[in-house]
Formats: sequence, structure tokens, C-alpha cells
Amino acid sequence: MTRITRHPAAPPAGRVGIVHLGLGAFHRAQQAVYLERYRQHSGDDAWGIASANLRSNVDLVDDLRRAGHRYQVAEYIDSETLTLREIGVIEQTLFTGCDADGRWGRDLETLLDRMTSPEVRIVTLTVTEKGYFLNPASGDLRLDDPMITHDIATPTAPRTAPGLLVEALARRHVLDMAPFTVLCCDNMPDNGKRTRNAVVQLAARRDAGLAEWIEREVAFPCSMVDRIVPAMTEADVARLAELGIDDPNAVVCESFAQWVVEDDFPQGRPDWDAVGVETVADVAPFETMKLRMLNGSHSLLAYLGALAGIETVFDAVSRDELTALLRRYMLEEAAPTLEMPQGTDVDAYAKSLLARFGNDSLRHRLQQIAMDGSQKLPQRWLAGTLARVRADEPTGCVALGMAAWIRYTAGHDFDGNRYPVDDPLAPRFAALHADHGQSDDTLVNAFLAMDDVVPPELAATPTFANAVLDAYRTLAQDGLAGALAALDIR
Ligand code: NAI
Ligand code: CS2
Repeated sequence: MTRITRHPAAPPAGRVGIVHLGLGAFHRAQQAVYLERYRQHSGDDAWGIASANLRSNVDLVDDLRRAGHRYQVAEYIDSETLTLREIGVIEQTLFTGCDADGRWGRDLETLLDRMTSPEVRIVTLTVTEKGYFLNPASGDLRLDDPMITHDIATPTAPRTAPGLLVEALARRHVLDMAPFTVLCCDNMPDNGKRTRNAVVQLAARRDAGLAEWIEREVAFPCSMVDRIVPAMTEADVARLAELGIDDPNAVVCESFAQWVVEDDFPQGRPDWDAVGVETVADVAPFETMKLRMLNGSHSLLAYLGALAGIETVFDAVSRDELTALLRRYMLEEAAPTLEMPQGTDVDAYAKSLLARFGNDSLRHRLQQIAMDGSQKLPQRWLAGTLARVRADEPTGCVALGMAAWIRYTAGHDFDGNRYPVDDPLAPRFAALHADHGQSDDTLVNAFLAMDDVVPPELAATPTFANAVLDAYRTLAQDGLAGALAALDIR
């Protein structure tokens, strides 16, 4: 018998203080939950959300409208115990992407009006790492990307998140209004600084004065966000239906949630500390720890597991040898690269992550995590690994991870089952496999030579490059078990 604790939503207040870009699963289960809890706890109803999708998922936008913007978040403590929260803090949903007839910007002017409302003081984002159009290694805006060239040529009808931010800020500047604060909630290093880079570099193509004003006046606090929110599966929908929850917009997630935010909100913010948002002066150590320990472990499981036909994180950590690999990676390769404030217990953090990965109520598919590796691996594995090779420290787990990633991008697992490789660089990966697939050596070197992903100094370090090549060959010949055995993990 499942034990359910229910929390109904507060009545809608009709006020919007936050615009969100990237209405996906994570936004619904993280920021919206914190803001719903804040509204109920404080009675402050100034921070309702207008949430927009810029690229995909128009159905969700319209389904939420039909549901009066109410939906359920099922937070699983264990498979028999869950908290069910009804969320009502989203006041409006919008879509500005391309519709089925190829027309862009259905709700663009409504969104821009919202972003220029004096009541809106914060714009939050979860548009995935690739939604900033940055070179993942350098953090510079990719000015040659067709979406960015579009926004440079047509700045008043933007299609990208940086383009929207620039246009909305330009309108506020012309109106002599205070800007909003931009709060990036994507899993990127220095995510606020990277977002500022994207916005300022794009604004500079339009008007140097505007770029200077943004640089001077707009706050881009960094934040670390953490809650495992897998994409919903048919099985999740069926499981909720069995509990009488018939909600096409529901999301399932773990009960753990963390949001650490740099306290830099010149136009004000909700007093959300009371509901557990941690405001700190410098978020970087927490962000780095999370990216390297949690997300780095996720990516290791994703590529190795997907190649071996393992479906979910839970299935993967149910295997002792993969748990042993994660322990080795987290404690011996990732933890030593961190500089944490005194008192941080990294061993306990690693233990808590293994417990979270072992949550049997979540079906977190490895193929979902494997997406967009080119945008994720620099911060998850490669920055820390560069520091380790400089210090001549072992990097066997990351070398194996890189070998698995390269092999994964071939688009079929060890048994020949095919899957789509979902990554902005997928066409480049396909070309590398087509050109160099006959030689392990040239293929691995060609992948390591992608300097927008792999730091050139790391690629040029023979011990690392050779370790990736050895792991690649071992994976091909002896599969997952053989590659783990080569690291003495059984
Ligand atoms: P999702 O697949 O449910 O939603 C992705 C969102 O990003 C959609 O709104 C989509 O329209 C938008 N998007 C994708 N590419 C875009 C582009 N090029 N330009 C503009 N918008 C774009 O994924 P979910 O779970 O909401 O995750 C989104 C991001 O949130 C992740 O990439 C990550 O950075 C962050 N996050 C997710 C966590 C999770 O467990 N799901 C936990 C911590 C952070
Ligand atoms: C995952 C993250 O999809 C991925 O790449 O590693 O979304 C992860 O679930 C979250 O960062 C947890 O906070």
C-alpha cells in the first residue's frame, strides 16, 4: 500500500514576478516546487511564473493551459512512500519555437511584453547546456551557429535564449527601466558567468552601448541546482494512474532537492531561504563538486551502461562492479580535484550520491543522460582530469569513460543494437567514424583532437591519450567486464 502525503496548491494569484525559459521536467519539479512552497509558506504572491518553451514541447505548453496551469509533482522517498505536490505557481505558459507549419514565434510578443513588465524582476533558465550556443571548452558564443546568425540578423524576432534576453533587455534599456536579474539553472560551470558571456557577446554584435549597459547593470548570479528528475516514461504514467493520479503534465522525481544561489539580485528576490534555497557568496565549489561527482558519475554510467545494454541508473548501480567504479572515480579521481570549504565531507557526499542513484522508484534512462555529451564532458570530467595529468596523477576511470563515449557515438551497442546519437556535434561524430572507423588509433586521436570539447593540453598528454586508446581497444575486445578488470575493478 503506497503512503501518499498530499500538498494542494495555493489559489492562483495572477501575479508574475519571474519569467522562466525552458519549461521542461526539471523546471516543473525544482524551481516551481520551491516557489510554490515559498508562496504557501510566506503568503507572498508576487513571484508567480510565466514559463516559456523556445524550441520544443509546444504540447506541454498547451496541455498546461488546458489544465489551468496546475499539475502534480510526485516526489518518491521510496517505492512505497511519496509526497504529492500540486503546483499552481505557474501563471502562464508560452511557446516561441517553430510550429508544425514551419512558423516561428507564436507567443513571442507576449513573452517579450512579459519580460518588459516592471513586475518581472528575475528571468530563470533551464534550456540545457546547448541552449546557450557556447563553445563548451572556451565558453565563447558560437557566432557562426545558424541560430545565432539568425538572431544577429533579426534581433527583434529572436529564436535563441541569449537572443531573447538581449532583445528584452534592449527594450527595458530604451524604456529606461531597471533590468531583470538573469538566473541560469543549467548544469554548466560558472553558469551565471557563461550566460553573461553569451548575452554580452551577442549584444555587442548589435550595439556596443547596450552590451556595456548589460555588463554594468545586469546581475547574472551563478547557481547550483540538484534534483534527479528523469523524463517521464509510459511506466511512470501508468504507476501514477494506479494511484488515481491522471495528470498528463505530472512529473516524478526523487525527494532530495538542492538549490544553491549566489546572493546577487539587485531588483530583489523571494525570501526563499525559509524553504531551503541556500544563498551563498560563492557557489563555485558546490557547483564543481556536484558537476564532477554527481554528473561525472552519471556520464560514466551512461556511456558504459548504454553500450552494455543496461537501461537505467538503478539497473547500473545494482551491479557491484559499476558501484565500485563510481566509488573509485568519485573518491580517487574527482574528489582530489575539489577545493571545498572546511567541513565539507566529500566521502559522505559520495555515499549519499550512491544511495540516490539506488532509488528504485526512478527510471532514469542512461540514454537520456548520454545526450549532449559534447556539451557535458568538459565540465564533468575533463577540467578536473587536466589538473590531474598536470600533477601526474592516475586518470584511469575518465580515460575509460572517454573511450566509452567515443564508442557510444558510433550509434550502436556491443550487441549491435542501434540508437540515435543526440548531440549538437552528432554530424561531426558520424563523419569521424566514417573516415577513421577502420583504425582505433586514428579514431581515438581524431576525437581527442576536437578542441571545442577536449582541452588540447589534455589531448596532447601521451599517458592520457594512450590510456583512452587502450581502454577503447579493451572495450572492443573484452566488453565492459574486461575494461573494468583492466582497472582491477571486478
Ligand atoms: P527536458 O527535456 O524536460 O526539457 C528541456 C528544456 O530545454 C525544454 O524546455 C526545451 O524546450 C529546452 N531546450 C532544449 N534545447 C534548447 C535550445 N537549443 N534552446 C532553447 N531551449 C532549449 O529536460 P529537463 O529535465 O527539464 O532538463 C533541462 C536542463 O535542466 C538540463 O539540461 C540541466 O541543465 C538542468 N537540470 C536538469 C536536471 C534533471 O534531473 N532533469 C537536474 C539539474 C539540472
Ligand atoms: C544528468 C543530470 O541528464 C544528465 O546529464 O546527469 O540531469 C542530473 O540528473 C541532474 O543534474 C541531477 O541534479
